[in-house]
Amino acid sequence: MGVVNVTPDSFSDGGRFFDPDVAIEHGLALAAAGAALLDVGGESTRPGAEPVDAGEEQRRVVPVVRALASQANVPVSVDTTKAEVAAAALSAGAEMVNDVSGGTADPGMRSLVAETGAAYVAMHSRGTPRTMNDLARYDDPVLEVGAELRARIVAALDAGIDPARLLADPGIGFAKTAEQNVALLRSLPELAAQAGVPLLVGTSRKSFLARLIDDEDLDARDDATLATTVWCFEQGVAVVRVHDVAASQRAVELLEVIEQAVA
Ligand code: PMM
Repeated sequence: MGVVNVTPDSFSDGGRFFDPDVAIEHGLALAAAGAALLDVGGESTRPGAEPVDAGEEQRRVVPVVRALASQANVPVSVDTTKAEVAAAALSAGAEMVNDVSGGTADPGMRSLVAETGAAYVAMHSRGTPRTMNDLARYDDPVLEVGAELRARIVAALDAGIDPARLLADPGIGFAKTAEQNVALLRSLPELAAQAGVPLLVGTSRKSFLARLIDDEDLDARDDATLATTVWCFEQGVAVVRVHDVAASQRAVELLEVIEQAVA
């Protein structure tokens, strides 16, 4: 899944794609580089980010979704917690809703996804981007995130969302410390088994990587991201959400060559 942020303030790509034409071009380039899905988002989720109203979010994402849905030969996902924005994006051609609140932010989200038959990513988080850093308190992060994530999957299924169109995401960096993120990455098969649906994982360019490798350089974060991409696929994750699709695609191709070689 390639990331297309149409925001003035994303932590990872610094608003470079806020202009819709630039965002569309970027999405097409990610698809050409091997992305199997394009995730278009109009509201920054970085810790402390200010919320964006639904009207503004729609103005940001809908033109980009519409253009990519017709021009990129891969399905388009909309990264939103708001049912109203999701509905507009689905009407514009999106096929998936990526909800970082896992259905907890908007009471209308799950029923919308069920009624439209869209695919759905239910991510684990606590609180909002403004409050989540204070909520990173767990006795056992793997057990607690696993249980909270499973509850979101059960709620999605209860609402009538097609289990074959459902992905679970442990929400790396959302209400988690660097150590808690590592604990979750160590336990991906257990988390997938507990969720009961395939996993999507997003580590790309997140600040915990800089902390773990003790290097604030942005290129270093991309290098660290690649290691997590390979790790995730080795652990059976179905989808990784990344900014640098070309690098991840090359790594995955090599991984496949090694895995399929006759010993
Ligand atoms: N991370 C960000 C935004 N959306 N969605 C999912 N499903 N999983 C994630 O880990 C995730 C997400 C962080 O912001 P970015 O768009 O700047 O990477």
